[in-house]
Amino acid sequence: MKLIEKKKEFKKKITKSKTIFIMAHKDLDLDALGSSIGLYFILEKLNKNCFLIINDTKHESGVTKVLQELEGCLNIIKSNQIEENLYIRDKKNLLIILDTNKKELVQAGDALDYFEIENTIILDHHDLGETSLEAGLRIIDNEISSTCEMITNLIEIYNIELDPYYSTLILSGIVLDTNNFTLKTNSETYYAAYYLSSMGASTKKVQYLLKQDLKDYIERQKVITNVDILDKRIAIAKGSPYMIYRREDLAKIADTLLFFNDIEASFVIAKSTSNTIAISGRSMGKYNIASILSPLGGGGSNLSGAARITDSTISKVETKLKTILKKEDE
Ligand SMILES: [Mn+2]
Repeated sequence: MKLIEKKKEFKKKITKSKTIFIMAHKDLDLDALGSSIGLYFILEKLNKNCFLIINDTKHESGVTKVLQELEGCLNIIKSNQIEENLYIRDKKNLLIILDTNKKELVQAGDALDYFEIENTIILDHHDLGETSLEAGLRIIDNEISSTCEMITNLIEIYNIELDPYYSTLILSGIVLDTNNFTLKTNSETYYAAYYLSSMGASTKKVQYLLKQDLKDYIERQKVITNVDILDKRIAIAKGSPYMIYRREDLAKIADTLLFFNDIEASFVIAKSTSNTIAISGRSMGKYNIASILSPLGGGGSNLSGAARITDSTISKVETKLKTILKKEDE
């Protein structure tokens, strides 16, 4: 469902509210933070009282940079401070969830308890799944590149003059989620980038925000070197059993594997906690990732998906995956 088709409903809910709380997914990245702050800026222009809920205690480097640069400019609270900031009349409080629609992935699950379902909005570009949250309004567009692209659309719809700093921040979310305009990019994505850049977004500053940690990069490359190629077209890479990886890093590795000749699908298997094995899968279109990962308890869409398996091992999960892939080929 595209934002533009729901813009009236969206505006109605915003207009009714006095105090608006914004919350994105756990392990904030620049799409989650950029869209949150962009929306915060829009709502402030509409004279709303805004709060950004962040419970994470550790952040990736780009997120840390932005939060430091904006220190004191935003009302940032933890979920245990929601109650004291609620508007006196329940119905005038609104919660907007960005860049996720899953219960277990939001910054703070307890935040949900303070809001009636009717007074929540979800703006997201991920597929719906079994644990997707109900909301008074769900705007889920799984064809759009990023939540930051959705926010750019809102900025245009509301004709909001954006400061170059915010334009840059929102552009960085688009650059991150499209992996430099190589994934999920179409004319509308380029248009959003054009729009932000015409409002002063700096690509140099985007590069600064997206600078990554060299050690993390090296760890990702190590996983890529530990790759098996099935039937010359399915790449399966595995992490070290002695290391815990961030889920977004596994997704990045799976994305990268699709850049190579003949690879139609890619899977990355690694530990995401001490007793959880995570798989991230990507496809060029011939293989359906959601259906391949569903016997493993995972989900997603044709082109991308993930699964988490508790109390198993990397090699057990690999064997299961290979069995499923064999059946697919029969
Ligand atoms: Mn995103």
